[in-house]
Amino acid sequence: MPESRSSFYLTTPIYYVNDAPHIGHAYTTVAADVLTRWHRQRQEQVWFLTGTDEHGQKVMRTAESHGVTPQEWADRLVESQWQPVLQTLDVANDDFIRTTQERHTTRVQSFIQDLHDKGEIYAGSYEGPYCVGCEEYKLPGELLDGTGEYEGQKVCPIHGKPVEMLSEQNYFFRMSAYTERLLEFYEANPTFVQPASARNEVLAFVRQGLQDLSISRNTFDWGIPIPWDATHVLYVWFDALLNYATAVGLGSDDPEEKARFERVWPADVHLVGKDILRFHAVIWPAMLMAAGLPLPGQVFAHGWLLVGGEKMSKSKLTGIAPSQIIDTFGSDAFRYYFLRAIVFGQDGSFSWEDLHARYTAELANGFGNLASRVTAMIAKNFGGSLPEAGPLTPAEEALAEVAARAVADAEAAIDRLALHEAIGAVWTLVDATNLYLTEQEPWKVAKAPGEVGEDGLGVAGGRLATILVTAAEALRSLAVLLHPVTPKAAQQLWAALGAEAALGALAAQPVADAGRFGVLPAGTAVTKGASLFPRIEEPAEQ
Ligand code: ME8
Repeated sequence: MPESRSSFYLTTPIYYVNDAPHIGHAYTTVAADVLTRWHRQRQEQVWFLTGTDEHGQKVMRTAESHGVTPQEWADRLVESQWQPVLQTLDVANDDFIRTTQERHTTRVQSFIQDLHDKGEIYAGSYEGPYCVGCEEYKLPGELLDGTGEYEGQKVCPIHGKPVEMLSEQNYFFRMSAYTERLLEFYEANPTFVQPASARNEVLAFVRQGLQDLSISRNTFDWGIPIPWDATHVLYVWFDALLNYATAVGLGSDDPEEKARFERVWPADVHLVGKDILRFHAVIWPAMLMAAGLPLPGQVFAHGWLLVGGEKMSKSKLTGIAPSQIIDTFGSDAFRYYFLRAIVFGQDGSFSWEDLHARYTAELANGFGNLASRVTAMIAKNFGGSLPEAGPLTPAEEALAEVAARAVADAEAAIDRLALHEAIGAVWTLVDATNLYLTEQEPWKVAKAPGEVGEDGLGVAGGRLATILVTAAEALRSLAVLLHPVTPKAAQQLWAALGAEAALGALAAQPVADAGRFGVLPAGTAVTKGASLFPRIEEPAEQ
């Protein structure tokens, strides 16, 4: 690929393999996929990384409770769950990192050895409340008083479960030394932490002053051994955060890997849920500063997916597997629904009723029906060959303007990671095209008696051709703009429009040109394909 193309490197969190993926994990991964597909559609050089976090006590205890080794457990979950779910969600990641892979463990060891050599790490002792769910020492002030079965105990504010008092001799990273440098960095880079609520939280936290961070454990051995003291393993978060750099070649001697690191580092966006904001916006940049490496462009923390008003998690028994939705509604609808219905960056509620209502109104009746009506009318009235448009009226010009504005607005929204706004902007074109057809009434024009010309269509036919060509151009725009969001439906529409043969692959269509009308050549073979979003009965209580 030419080096002149700008590069875009985006990551998701690497997920713990203690359990199977639920729709909360799928939400982050799908958002990352839509963003990277959009950047690819801009013809940028994109790298999209996801993967699994396999060390630490949480995974170790789950494996123990199933009577297998942590490695066996991780292998089983990755192969049966975490990798297959990417196909289920139609996700096109470039790499999948597992923290038990040698490419990761050896590079992590060189990284920490280097910090140790630089005097950034020292031996000390620590005592404090630890939450295994978060894999994090908590500050006493953060804890809540337990209720019900946890009455009288202190519980983690995120997991609602009791913390454990730990007292250890271990190694520490001099994170306190980075308080001022981090504050200066946030000041100089106002969009480093987004959205604004996340930035404010991070600023308030760091302004209190940072403590040194315990980065090793010697009470269990499921982790990466500390190179200068094999009786300790590395703290799982220090290990996990490094995946973003090891996966793209940090510390590798291989020329190809080195070249990749040069090309894609630093990451442009680390997409995370707000539960793990501080690790990414505080610890991670401090680690990179200590190592003298460039810092990422942005940490974006999205909100929590709520089911029945509560953060969804398996432990609260509200965990829903992505396949439960996708088996009925399909992967396109899953992707569309979660990114359109929830303001990206805020909490949002999932309900089957809302999913079904949006599917029916927006995908089946709004977009799908538009695509079938237009392609069916071209097939019926013009034998499936796109006619030549006649003179344009203000109505056609207005629709072309809506398309151009939809592209500009969606592009701007994508740059702010306002995915819901980007899809909303594209939908202005779906709605405007439906309105255009309602006003122009092509079904009446088709029947109107007109002066019949040599083409057999005459005045009425000429106007009908103009309307349907204009609507087909709107559909072509929509196929390009929706390719990142609903890739299967967009591809199906692209094929039905005959655009694959006339204009080439959908993925090769630059998004910047998507709003320009008059692109499909006359004579393009249009077919009425299968329905993009068939109607679905309201699902029974799940
Ligand atoms: O934290 N709503 O892994 P994890 C929205 N291994 N997003 C949700 C969600 C919900 N209800 N539940 C989970 C870890 N997520 C670490 C990460 S990265 C170096 C290490 C998503 O399996 C969201 O992205 O607990 C959240 O941050 C992530 O899953 C946590 O996944």
